[in-house]
Amino acid sequence: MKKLILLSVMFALIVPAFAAEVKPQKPNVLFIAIDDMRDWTGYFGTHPNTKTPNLDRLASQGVAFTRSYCAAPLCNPSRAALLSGLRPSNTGVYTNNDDWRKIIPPEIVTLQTHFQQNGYETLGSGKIYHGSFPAETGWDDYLVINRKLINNSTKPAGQAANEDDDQYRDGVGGIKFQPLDNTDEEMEDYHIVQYGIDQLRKKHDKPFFLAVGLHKPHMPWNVPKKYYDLHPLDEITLPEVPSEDLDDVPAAGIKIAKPEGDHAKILESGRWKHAVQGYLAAISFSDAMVGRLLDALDKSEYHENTIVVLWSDHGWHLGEKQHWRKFALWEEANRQPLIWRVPGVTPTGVKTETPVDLMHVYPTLCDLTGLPLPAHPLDGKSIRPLLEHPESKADTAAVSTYGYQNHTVRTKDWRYIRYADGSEELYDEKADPHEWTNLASKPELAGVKEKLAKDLPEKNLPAQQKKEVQSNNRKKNNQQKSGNSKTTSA
Ligand SMILES: [Ca+2]
Repeated sequence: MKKLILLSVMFALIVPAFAAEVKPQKPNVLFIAIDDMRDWTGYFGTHPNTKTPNLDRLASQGVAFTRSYCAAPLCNPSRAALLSGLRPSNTGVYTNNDDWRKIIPPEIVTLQTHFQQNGYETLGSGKIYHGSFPAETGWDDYLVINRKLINNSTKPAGQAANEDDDQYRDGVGGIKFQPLDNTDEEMEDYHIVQYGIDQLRKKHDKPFFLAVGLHKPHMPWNVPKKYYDLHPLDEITLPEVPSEDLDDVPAAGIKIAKPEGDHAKILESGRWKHAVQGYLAAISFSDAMVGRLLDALDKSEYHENTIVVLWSDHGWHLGEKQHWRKFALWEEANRQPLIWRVPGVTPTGVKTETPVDLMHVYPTLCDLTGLPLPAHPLDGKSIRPLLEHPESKADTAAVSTYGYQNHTVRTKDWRYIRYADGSEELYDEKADPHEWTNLASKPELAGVKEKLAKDLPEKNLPAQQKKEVQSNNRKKNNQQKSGNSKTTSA
């Protein structure tokens, strides 16, 4: 009896203590990266022909940003910045040729590695980092697709009987687009998303960080014809482009716009509407793939305990400023969709106009999952308060960088651009949302410029420093290799 009492007392003491230590599992993260998707998604209301029911649905379930900007308007630096937490000006990763894995020091812990080191199962598929420089560490599992097998099966559908001119068969010059006879299942993105769906159907012992990176709407805009059919040519609205728009842009900006390049070719071809149709079709395809992933999450056991963050790496020009592609510091190249759906944190269906740049993603994910920040400083701050209260009218600034010492600062009311040579642009976003009238030379706006310039990055790591880093790393690697081979032979 004594024994039984003693056991009961022990049990009574131990059980509550044990129970108190059982913490609810950390939330999972579904991290959806989209490639080259500008602000032509439904919730922005920017383009009348946009059809993105799935992104709009996600927007209606969380907080959607109408003023979200990339850290850099091109794939590699944008992604390296978001995933390392450090701006291009802080790492020297400015171009698509800079191997961030050699340039960013190893003590900088990238996002997936930080989650892995903090008890998460890290899973990925598709384009998370720039295609040439995937992260080889930090993943517990990563789907690698044999792209050749899928690309070889591409079947052009032809746009119309009278448009089979050879020179335009797959687009106009470098602007590539073509409807396909392929099914969704024959597209690479289908399989990238399928990996995510399969993971959502599995039992996971640990909380997961699941990253799914879609390739479309990156060029070529070759997607199944049914997505072209969603956007009939005779209904396509072209961007409004005044012929004199570049007259007040400094030489550094005109060099970036290259009006004699893609835009001249597109005008000459008479196929501007076809190109816009192709991009809209690729967006609708990407949207359909995101829809499959979201459906799978909503049907899964993880629905109530998974943070969804959806972002695109930058925007795109389709003729605005007589410019095509990204690679510029104006609104079209830098604004992209950003949607957060965070159970228990975000209200449903709220759009916020507060400007943010993507440097907030890393620290915000740490904040929302209760992870410590990494040991190295991050360039962004958590926007959890904004996710909780998206109606707040904070006076924030988003900063984007294109190459060494070319930056732009975007606030609710202004865009300020300063190029490496000191030349400037200033746009009043309330009066001139298309950024047609450069006000930088107005003396009465000197104070506005001065205030905006305070948000420019203080440090600008020169591009040549990165070359030194690369060459030093190469030397180090070679030394290590020869060291390793010595060890092996010994
Ligand atoms: Ca202008």
